[in-house]
Amino acid sequence: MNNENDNDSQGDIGTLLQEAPPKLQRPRLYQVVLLNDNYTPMEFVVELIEQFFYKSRENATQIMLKIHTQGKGVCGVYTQDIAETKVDLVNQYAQDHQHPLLCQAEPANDDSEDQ
Ligand code: TYC
Repeated sequence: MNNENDNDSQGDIGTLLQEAPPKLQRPRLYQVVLLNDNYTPMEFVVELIEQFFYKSRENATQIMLKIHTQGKGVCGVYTQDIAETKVDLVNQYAQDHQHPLLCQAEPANDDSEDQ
């Protein structure tokens, strides 16, 4: 038969039983960045990056210097909940130590901002 529905070898039953493809999407990711300021001591920033972002001293120092010279730097990339929690913890910690250091989250991979 030359029915236009015959291109499905399983016919209508097969079509009905076909599994729907899973509708999963990757979670959107956020980068947690620190902003430069003129007052927070470098050593405080390095120790904070080690403590909150689990970086080695060497890596933490590189990140701190990048922030110091370029204005901001990425300390880690997380899902939204984790990124927001990190931001709150870091800002509270800086405030508790009377430093003006600021931490913020921004959408990752949007190619519009400097890294
Ligand atoms: N600019 C600061 C200084 O010269 C150091 C610093 C680095 C501050 C990174 C904040 O996120 C920061 N003491």
